[in-house]
Amino acid sequence: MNLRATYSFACSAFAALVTAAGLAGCFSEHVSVTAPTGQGLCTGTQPANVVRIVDFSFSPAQVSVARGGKVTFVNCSASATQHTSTADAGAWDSGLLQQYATFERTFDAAGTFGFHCDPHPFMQGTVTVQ
Ligand SMILES: [Cu+2]
Repeated sequence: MNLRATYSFACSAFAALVTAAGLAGCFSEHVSVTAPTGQGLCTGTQPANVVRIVDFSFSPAQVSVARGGKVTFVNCSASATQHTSTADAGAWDSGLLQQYATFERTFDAAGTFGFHCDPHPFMQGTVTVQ
């Protein structure tokens, strides 16, 4: 009886985890606040259209995407320092990204868009949409 109850609880917990992960997926356009999942984007070959935040800079600082393309910003800081991706002209603002948190934005309009980190304005970059 006890074992069965324990098993049942474990299954419920697992189902809740899966549900939470699924929901997080639904909101992938937004910041992942509670469960940063971007660590994989911080190691190895840099995926296309990914801007890593490392050592108080954006890497690469200049990124080009086709219209309709998506850029993912990920905080790869070794420390607990939080950063943002904030458009200079206000078109987007990730809010504070904790370590390994990601922020994705789709760029539907052509143009050149400067961005910076809100707490560290010397951190700057540009997204060029063609
Ligand atoms: Cu910063």
